[in-house]
Amino acid sequence: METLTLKIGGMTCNHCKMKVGKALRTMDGVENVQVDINTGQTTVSFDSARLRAEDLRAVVSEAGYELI
Ligand SMILES: [Cu+2]
Repeated sequence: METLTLKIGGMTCNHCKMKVGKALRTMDGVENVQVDINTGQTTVSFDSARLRAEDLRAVVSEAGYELI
């Protein structure tokens, strides 16, 4: 299991937090996601045999949020 910490910008409310969390959690290989709405700090635990960090970053961008 690998842990990736992302800093996500553009999250302004609880809905944003849920949207980002859901987008990451639905990916095959993601085990756990923690989103801090105040700092944008997002921690993702994932199986590196099934996913790459790049895939996780791409999903955040596709959801409409920027990586800082
Ligand atoms: Cu929002």
